[in-house]
Amino acid sequence: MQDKASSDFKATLKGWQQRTDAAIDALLPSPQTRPGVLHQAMLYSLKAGGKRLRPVLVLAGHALFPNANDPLPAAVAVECLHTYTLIHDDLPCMDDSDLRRGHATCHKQFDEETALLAGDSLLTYAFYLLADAYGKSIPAIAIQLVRDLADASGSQKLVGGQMEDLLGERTNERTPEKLDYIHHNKTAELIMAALVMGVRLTGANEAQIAQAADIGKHMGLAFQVIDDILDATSDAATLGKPSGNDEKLGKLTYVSLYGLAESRKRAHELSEKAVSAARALGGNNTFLIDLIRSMENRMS
Ligand code: GRG
Repeated sequence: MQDKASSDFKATLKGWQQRTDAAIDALLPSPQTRPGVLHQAMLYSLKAGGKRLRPVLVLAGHALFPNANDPLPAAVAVECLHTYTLIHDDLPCMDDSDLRRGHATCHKQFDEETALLAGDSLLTYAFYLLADAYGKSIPAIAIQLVRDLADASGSQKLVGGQMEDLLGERTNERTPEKLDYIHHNKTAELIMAALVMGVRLTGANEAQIAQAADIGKHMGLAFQVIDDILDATSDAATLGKPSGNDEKLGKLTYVSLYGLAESRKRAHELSEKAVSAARALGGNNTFLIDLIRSMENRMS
């Protein structure tokens, strides 16, 4: 996920990625659970690798002002939701992609019907996890977590961003406004929600939640600009997914609209805004600031 970073940062990141992986095993239905093939497909895609950025953001948000609430179920819920979007995005009716996270996509490994249902099941399981883990112990926060995740991933944000992306391809609309809408909704909103959910679990006040959203927004926008740069400049072996797709498909991206140099400048500006917002929020923010910087320098 990064190259230049302190050893403390790298160790914490690795530890949190491993805790996420262990929590996935502990919290998801086992591969033997009936119907086995469905649970195997869900676990296949969840465990096929990935940077675990969103769960790490939940943990980083909680670590800003730590308390006794366990952020891991929320971290796994966000990763379930994210993985559903990847499975559905790879389907033949969407991007028709064979490679994801360095492995065969879910519909290639299983079949299209199973992949569709595995995505559906991960989507609903995300909300089950939030209600199950927090509903009894911290019901007021649990309702807010469900709202954060549902709002970020619904028809006016993540799915809406995907819809406008598809519509834009059909009409070849290539305006800065369209690009901004897609980046905000398809990518930044879920990244923002992940950080907000971690901070929310600390019992933070609304002003702190708004500051966390500001960090997440700039981080999410930077993340997508860098994704556009990597698609144009990297290779499939490094990315674990096909590269050069955006240009091949004539996609509207930051790079296609503004060029590489301007994209790199924009990614840096957005990352620095996220860092300033993280400094303003305070708390144990060293890891979060290192994470923002490492995302700017990521190779995959
Ligand atoms: C199909 C409902 C539906 C939505 C699809 C999120 C999305 C919308 C599609 C995924 C493809 C894409 C380019 C999304 C933009 C966000 C993004 C860069 C996702 C990839 O996230 P990473 O790089 O993936 O964090 P890993 O595998 O590391 O978790």
